[in-house]
Amino acid sequence: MHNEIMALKKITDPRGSLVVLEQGQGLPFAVKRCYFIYDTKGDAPRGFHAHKTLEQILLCVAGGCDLTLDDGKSKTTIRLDDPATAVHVGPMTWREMSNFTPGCVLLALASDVYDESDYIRDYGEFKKQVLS
Ligand code: T46
Repeated sequence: MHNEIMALKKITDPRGSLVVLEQGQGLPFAVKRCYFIYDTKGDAPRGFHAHKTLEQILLCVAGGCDLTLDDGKSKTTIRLDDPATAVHVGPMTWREMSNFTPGCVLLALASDVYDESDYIRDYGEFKKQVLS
């Protein structure tokens, strides 16, 4: 399982900053899908699922949120609030996103197309599968 905080390549000049994720330059998989979450509510957490096979890169391009990752044995919470820092979330990791700031935009780069059958949305079922 790969859950890893990634420092992204950032190019800053007097005009501002540019962050790049590029195949062969630290992107750990071929990206087949991109989506973003916005208009979030601070008191409306999201996620509460794991993926059987999907890998994703998650980062907040604006604002911030807490990302809690659970591999079935331990939980860790990461504050995502830097557009130049991403988290690589591997398969069989329960994730929850909460405490969104106003204006938060959470960007996801995914290793595969959307497939609801790849989701495990029941925590008991996740624990059973991840610990077996
Ligand atoms: C994840 C976290 C970080 C689609 O139709 N296509 C898509 O590509 C996605 C991602 C979602 N959907 C539909 C499925 C649901 O009817 O959009 C609706 C909301 O999705 P969900 O409740 O899964 O959203 P989150 O924020 O709980 O989770 C999402 C991703 O689904 C998930 O893969 O890891 O963001």
